[in-house]
Order: sequence, then structure tokens, then C-alpha cells
Amino acid sequence: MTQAVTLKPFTPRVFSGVQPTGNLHLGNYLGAIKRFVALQETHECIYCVVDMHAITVAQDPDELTRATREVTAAFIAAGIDPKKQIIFNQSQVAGHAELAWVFNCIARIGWLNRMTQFKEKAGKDRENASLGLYAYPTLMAADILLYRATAVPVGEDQKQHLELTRDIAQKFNFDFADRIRALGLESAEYFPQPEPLIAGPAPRVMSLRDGTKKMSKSDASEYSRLNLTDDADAIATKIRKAKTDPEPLPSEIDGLKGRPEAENLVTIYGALSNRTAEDILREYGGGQFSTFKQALVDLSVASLSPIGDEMRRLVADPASIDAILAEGSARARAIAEPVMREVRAILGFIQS
Ligand code: AQP
Repeated sequence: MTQAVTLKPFTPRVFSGVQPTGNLHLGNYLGAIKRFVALQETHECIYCVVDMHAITVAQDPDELTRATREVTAAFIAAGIDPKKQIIFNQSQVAGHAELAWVFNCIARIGWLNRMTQFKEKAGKDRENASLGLYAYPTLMAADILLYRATAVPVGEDQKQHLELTRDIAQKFNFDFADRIRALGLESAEYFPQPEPLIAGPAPRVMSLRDGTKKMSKSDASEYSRLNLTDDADAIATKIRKAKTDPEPLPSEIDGLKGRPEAENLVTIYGALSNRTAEDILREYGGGQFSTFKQALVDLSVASLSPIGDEMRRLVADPASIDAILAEGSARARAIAEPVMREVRAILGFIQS
């Protein structure tokens, strides 16, 4: 006999996560966090510091604790209201790990073998990569679907993982369609197909040293990225040293073709100032890079310094940050636990 559960229609809900690894940079801000802030005006949002994803590569425990507080501080400093939205750390809601295991049994090895991020991160030493790094996308699917989230703001690098999440949701719904119906859901859709929210002014911010590589926490060169906690001097030095080519900035957008470094700097300027590339090139096109770079320094310092200052103020009081995470975790558990009960019922697990 099946256990009776009530399955409700989807609530529009945003979920996204950031790993507490290394220093947060401008790519994390423009590709993800800045958009998290905007979405809270229109959506119920759950923002997660994904500490379990972080340990897919070796982490120093003290550093992981520090970085978890720093990402939490960045969310708040950027403008996310922890009273209205849920901010928590992943490891405190057991359903993430539990649902990830279920999804490990739903996803096919062939699907995982196509994931380019694993190939890039494992590199040539694939045999020595952790099993967790390989299974990273099924944990990410669990993060999202545990809350039956309908929309996921991420940078472009996460597009493939989002597609896998949709495939897992679809296969789960298909494999258990009869059971889901028998349990009382009108349609056979238990999990939603979450929409990736990738569009935005800067879905892929590139390295300041190489316009063909994404800005990344793990890049060995500090000069490749602007960290959210960089002071004005560091921001100015990094932008002045940013790689460019010998040509002046073009006056038309077409002139950026084949010039990835120039295009990246214009994209960053546009995302920080909410201006279009056309508008920026109308003002700076034909002039020297040094003039444009100075304008970018001023804009970056004005945009990032208040966030960095507020982050420093917040992390100086770790007990308050931990309290915010604890409260967010309790609220996240309250959403996740009924979902896990339903999932267990769908699977046929006897529950005590
Ligand atoms: N360069 C980027 N441009 C736009 N968005 C980006 N994101 C990351 N880099 C860029 C987005 O930031 C969010 C959080 O990323 P994450 O910390 O969960 O993981 P990540 O993508 O692995 O970040 P990094 O900095 O690139 O770390 P490493 O160096 O470890 O690979 C995500 O929404 C991501 O898309």
C-alpha cells in the first residue's frame, strides 16, 4: 500500500548557490550575486553558500569556515535582505545530500561524462579527482530541486549543469509517473523544470590577463580578477595592468570583434554602470585605453568599495553571521523536509 501524501503545485521560487572557495570576484558578483539582489524584488529567493560543493576539492577547514562567512557577508553587503530571503549554508540541510544520492541513481554515467566543468577541473589527472567532483552536478540538481525551485540565476559556466538538472527532473518524473499519480498529484510532474536565468549584462566576465578565459577564483594570477574585498589601490593597479591590445577603443560595437580583452572591459563597464556598449563606445571610442581604464577604475572603486567595506564590517562579527546562517538553515529545512518525505514516499521507502 502506498503512503498518502499531498503534492502541491509549484511555487515560483529562485534558488542559487556560491561556493565558499577563495575570494569572491567581479565575475561572481556580476554573473550571480548582483542578479540575486534584483530578483528578491519579484521572487521568493533561497541563496545558499554551498560548502558541500567546496569540499569536492581539498579545503583547509579553517579557510572553509572563513570563506563561508565571507560569502554570507557578500550576499548581505550586496543587498540581499536575510529577513526576507533565505540565506544558509548547504551542509546544514541534510536533504541536499540525501536527494543527491537519489539523483546519483537517476542520472546516467553517460550524462555525467559529458560535463565540461569536470573535465576542466580534473584536468589530466582525472583518476585522482574525487568522486564528489565527478558527482558535483547531481548535488547541484539536488540543491535546486529540493526546494522545487523554478528559476536559477547563474553565470554562463553553469548552463550545462542546469540542463542536467532539467534532465534529472524529467527522468525522475517519468520513471515514477504512475507512483506520483497514485500518491495524489494531478499531473505526473513532481519536480519542476527549473529555468536558467543566464541573460544579463555580464553572464561571463573574462580574466583581466586573458580575454579568452573566464575570471575565476582558482586562477593563479591575482591580477586576473578584481576581488570584492580589494581596496581602491588594488583595483586601480589591476585595471591599469589589465591586458589590452595596441589599438584605441573602437567607436562601433563591430570593432570589438576579435578583441576579447577590449570587449571584456567594455562589458564590465556596462554591467557596473547599467549602460549599453554602444553608449560607452560613443563616449570613449577613438580615445586611448588609458583614459577608458581610468574611468573604469573610478567606476569599479565606486561600485565595489562600499560592498568590500560592508563585508569587512560584517565578518568582524562572526557570531552575527553564524546566527543569520542558522536562522536561514531552519527556514530552508522547513521547506526541504516535506519534499524529502514526499520523495521517500515516491521511492517506496518506509518512513518512521
Ligand atoms: N567569470 C564569471 N562570469 C560570470 N559569472 C561567473 N560565475 C563564476 N565565475 C563567473 C558565477 O558565479 C556563481 C558562483 O560561482 P561558484 O563559486 O559557485 O563557482 P565557480 O563557477 O566555480 O566560480 P569560479 O570563480 O570560477 O571558481 P573556480 O575557480 O573554482 O572555478 C555561479 O553562478 C557562476 O556561474
